Amino acid sequence: MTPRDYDLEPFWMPFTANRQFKAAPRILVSAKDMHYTAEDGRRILDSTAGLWCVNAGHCRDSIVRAIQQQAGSLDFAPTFQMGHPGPFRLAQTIAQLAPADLDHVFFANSGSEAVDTALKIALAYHRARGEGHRTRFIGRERAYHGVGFGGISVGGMTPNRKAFGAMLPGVDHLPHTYDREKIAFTRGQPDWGGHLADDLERIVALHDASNIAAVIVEPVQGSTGVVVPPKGYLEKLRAICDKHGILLIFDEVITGFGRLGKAFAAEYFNVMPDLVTFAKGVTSATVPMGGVIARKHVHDAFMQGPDGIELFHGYTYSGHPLAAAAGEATLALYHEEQLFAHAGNLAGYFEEAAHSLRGLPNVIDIRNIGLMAAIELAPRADKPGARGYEALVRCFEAGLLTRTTGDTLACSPPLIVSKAQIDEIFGTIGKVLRTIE
Ligand code: PXG
Repeated sequence: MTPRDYDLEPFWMPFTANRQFKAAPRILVSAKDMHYTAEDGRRILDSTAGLWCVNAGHCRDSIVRAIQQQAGSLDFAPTFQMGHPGPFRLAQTIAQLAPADLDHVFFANSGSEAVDTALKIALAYHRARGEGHRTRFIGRERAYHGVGFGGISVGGMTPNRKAFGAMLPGVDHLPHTYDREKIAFTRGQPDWGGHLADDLERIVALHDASNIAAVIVEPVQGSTGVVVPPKGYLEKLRAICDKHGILLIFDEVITGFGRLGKAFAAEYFNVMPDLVTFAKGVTSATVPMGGVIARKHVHDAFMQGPDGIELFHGYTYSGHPLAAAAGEATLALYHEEQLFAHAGNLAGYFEEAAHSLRGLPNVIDIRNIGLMAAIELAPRADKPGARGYEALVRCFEAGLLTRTTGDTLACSPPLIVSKAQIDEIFGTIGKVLRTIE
């Protein structure tokens, strides 16, 4: 192990117990395809695609080359009143991948910015149509929509909200759809829970539809630990939104770009939202990028007014040349290697492997869809999260990167994963779980 030429202390790490981490740091120094290399030289199999994002696998040659070439030819072009080819070409490819008439793209730089952008588009859309009184948003319990004020307001993860005051006004939350007693060890979509979408009618009755701008949901909840939508649930949300003129936003930051074996979850579930947010997989996380895809009717509503700026919104780095080049090369690679279809073909094998852990000590639920799975462990009576964290540490020692949220282990490998690597992922987790009290 080469000695570190930096100090761990000054950097305050995101979503990390800093003191705990720095006392026993796990530092990754390089990556290729399905593996990281840790600072001690060990190869670590990546079962989480970094953080649900490295869908093409690590440091793929064609993406690396595209970023290098772009850095040497056009580093930056102003986004306001100017353009450059990259984001136009990338938007066209994204529109072709997205279902139905989801064919207008606005670029941001992260999932959080994408969510803020989608919420703002929803407000401005209603206003452009003379319904500026539609200002309320409806999110869902246990949802994760990033950490901007928009995202935490419609989000439903208590720790992400607790320290940050009143947030956006005018937000209600649908109930989450997880009830272990009813759906534990379900493979794919649970039969139970479709009725929970009816709660939207209750909220509409409370405020009147004329005050509600949009409903935002992750089609599959990711961060909270892979909560798969009950059968009929998303369809029902769509129908209720249609009935009341409310926009439906799918936050596809995790489910976008192949995670379920299709380009988007909207296609997988055959439910068409009005707006889709994306990030992560669009560049396979090589360069930060996020964005929103709008359906034609939403886009067109902005183009009816007098000449001038239609949407007063944008970031310095919207459609940044490096991100756009990375995005183009990533989408080309997904296409060349048919990675979405590959993920879809492996989903059954992945499901079997995940559910083979049923019956191991402390495993109280396993859930899965596409190439996403969660293994939920019983919390220790006195210390919620401790068992999950111990599993993460032991997996890492055994050469496997996993992700935990509380006592739930989540797996979402790069889409290039092989059957042998799926065996290794769940085999290692199984071995580790047998050693944890
Ligand atoms: N929406 C969804 C559905 C996400 O999963 C974001 C928005 C925000 O994206 P940015 O790029 O602003 O981080 C996310 C991000 C975890 C974890 O541990 C997941 C995310 C971020 C950090 C941790 O599961 N997802």
